[in-house]
Amino acid sequence: MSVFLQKLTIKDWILFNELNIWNNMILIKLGGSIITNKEKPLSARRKTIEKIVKYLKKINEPMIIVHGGGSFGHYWSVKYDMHTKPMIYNMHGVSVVKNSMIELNKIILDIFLKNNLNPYCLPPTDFMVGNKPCIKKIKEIEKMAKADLIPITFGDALWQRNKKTYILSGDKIMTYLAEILKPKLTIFALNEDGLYSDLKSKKLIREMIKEKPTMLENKMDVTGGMARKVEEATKIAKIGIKVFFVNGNKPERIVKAVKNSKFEGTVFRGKRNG
Ligand code: IP8
Repeated sequence: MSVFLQKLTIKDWILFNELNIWNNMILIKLGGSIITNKEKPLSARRKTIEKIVKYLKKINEPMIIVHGGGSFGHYWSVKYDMHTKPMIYNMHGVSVVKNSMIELNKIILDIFLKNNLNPYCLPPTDFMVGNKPCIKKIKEIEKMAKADLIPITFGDALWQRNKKTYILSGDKIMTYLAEILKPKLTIFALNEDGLYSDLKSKKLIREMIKEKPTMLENKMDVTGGMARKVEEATKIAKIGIKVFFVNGNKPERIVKAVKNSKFEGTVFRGKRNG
């Protein structure tokens, strides 16, 4: 046993266990704006996805991937006026949104497969009941990732109950998975370098402490865009897990974030209250 381990008190062991400090799992969100052409309905950025996947291959840790809707799911959600609030929406809309997400998910799965990785399609209905995550099922996803599969889930149109449905954001899925699995770190791959304190000069916020980032409102995004990401990242950091916002167009930065080398982007340091 190393000297470090010998010196741990029982309190340290309990805290480490609670935080699942030994977990080497990585949680990665591929934002809709990086994997699709947001201005062109139903168009995937295949070359960018390929490049990201080539870099993900360099990561030798279990990982779970979540992806957003971009010009697939959001395009149809806007058309059918569907939102995150559970309500009675047009059922044909629910069907069309869901179908477009399956289509985007398939494009991503195929690219992972082509690169000799082991993606595993995981629609959120596999671990959500209504709007609640199912802990038991989510713990199995971790086992799959540790057995060399790469579970790939996504934001989706979900059934709540009594004819009510809602749009579940991939960013929210990130928080559910982080809360239950306590991964080593979480990464949001964006179409930007990170968060900016000033949108004009693109002054990068390297570490989110108390700074207020400036963000554009996107009317084609029904789940809250960058503001939603910041909200979920703040929740994840509060559990004690580090969150990185990185530019997915430069996927070497994803690898650097994982390998803990000099990092370019915005970091939310994992801090617990109290
Ligand atoms: O882009 C939304 O997921 P997000 C998915 O992660 C749909 O917020 C169906 C619009």
